[in-house]
Amino acid sequence: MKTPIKVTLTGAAGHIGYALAFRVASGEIFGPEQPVILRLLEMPQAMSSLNGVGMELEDCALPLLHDVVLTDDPSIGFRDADYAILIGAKPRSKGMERNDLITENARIFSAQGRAINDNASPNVRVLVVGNPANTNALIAASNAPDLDPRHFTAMTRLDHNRALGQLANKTNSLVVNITRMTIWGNHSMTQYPDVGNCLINGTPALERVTRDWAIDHFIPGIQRRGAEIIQARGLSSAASAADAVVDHVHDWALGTPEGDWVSMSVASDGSYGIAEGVFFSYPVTIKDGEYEIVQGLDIDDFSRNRLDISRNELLSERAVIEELLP
Ligand code: NAX
Repeated sequence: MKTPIKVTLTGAAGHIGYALAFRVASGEIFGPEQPVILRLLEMPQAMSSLNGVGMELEDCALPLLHDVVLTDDPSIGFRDADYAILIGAKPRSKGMERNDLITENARIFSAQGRAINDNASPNVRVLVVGNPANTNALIAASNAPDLDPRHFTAMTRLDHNRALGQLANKTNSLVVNITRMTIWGNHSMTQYPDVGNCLINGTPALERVTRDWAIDHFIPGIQRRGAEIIQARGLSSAASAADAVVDHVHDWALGTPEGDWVSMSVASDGSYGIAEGVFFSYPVTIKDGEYEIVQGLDIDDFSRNRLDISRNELLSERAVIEELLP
C-alpha cells in the first residue's frame, strides 16, 4: 500500500471545493492505486457546512480516502501537505473597488503563504485558484521564504480547457485531437488565448480557422466565458473549475504527454519578455513534478501586444500589493 498523499483544500465548503473534494478522494488526480488524506480548511462561519461535506465524504466509503481533517486553523489545515489547493478567497462585494479586492485577498494569501511555509511538506506544490489568482500566487509564494517559488502556480487551466472546447466545436473535431493550446498572461479579461501554435490531428489549426475568427470571436469568447456562465446559471463556474483543478494537479504530478503542453501560471523567469517573478500563464511541459516553460515560440506583433497588455495588468496588480511583499 502506497503512503497517502496529503491534499489541503481551502474554501472546501464553497462551490468549487464541494465539486472538487469528491474527485480528489476518488482517485481522479493521482490514480486508482494512490490513497489520499484530505485536509479541508474553511472560515469559522463555514464549519457547519464543512462538517456536512465531511459527512458526505464518509458516506461515499471511498477506498482511497484514508482520512479527512476538517478545520478552520491554517496550521492544522496545511500540516504536512503535499499539495495545497487554495480556493477560498474574498469575493467582490457590491461597491468594492478592484484595488480593495486585490488588497483584501493579498492579506489572506500572505497569511496562507506563511502558514504553508511553516506547516506543509518542504516539497509542497501549491495551486492558487481564488481570484485574483495570479497575484494571490505571487503574494503566497513571496511569504513562503523556505519554499521553492517554482512550487507555486495559479490556475489558467479552466481557460485552456475552455479554449480547447471552443476550437473543437468550431472545427468539428475532438478535443483529444487538439494539441499545443496556449493561454498567455493573467487569469482575467486581459488573458490571451492563442491558437497560433495549435495542431488539430497534427496539422495547424490556422488551416481550419481564420485569423479573423480567432481575433473577433475566439479570444473575446474565452475572455468572457466566465461572465457568460454567470449570466446563464446565476452562479460562477464550479464543476468546470473543479475539473480544471483535477487536470492541473494531475499533469503537475504525472507529467504532460509527449509533443503537447498545458497552460499554467508560473513565476516568470523573464521568458518572452515578462518581468521576472510575476505570475504569468505560459505554455509548459512537465516531467517528474517539475515544469519547464516552452521556449522559442514565434511571437508576432499582434501576440506581443496581447502579452504586453496582460503583463502590464499584472504589474499594476503587483504595485497595489507592493507593501505586503516581504
Ligand atoms: P464560494 O464563495 O462558493 O466558496 C469560497 C469558500 O471559501 C467559502 O466557503 C468561504 O467560506 C471560503 N473562504 C474564504 N476565505 C477563506 C480563507 N481565508 N480560508 C479558508 N476558506 C476561505 O466560491 P467558489 O465559487 O468556490 O470560488 C472560489 C474562488 O475561485 C473565487 O475567488 C473565484 O473567483 C475563483 N475562481 C477561479 C477560477 C480560476 O480559473 N482561477 C475559475 C473559477 C472561479 O471563478
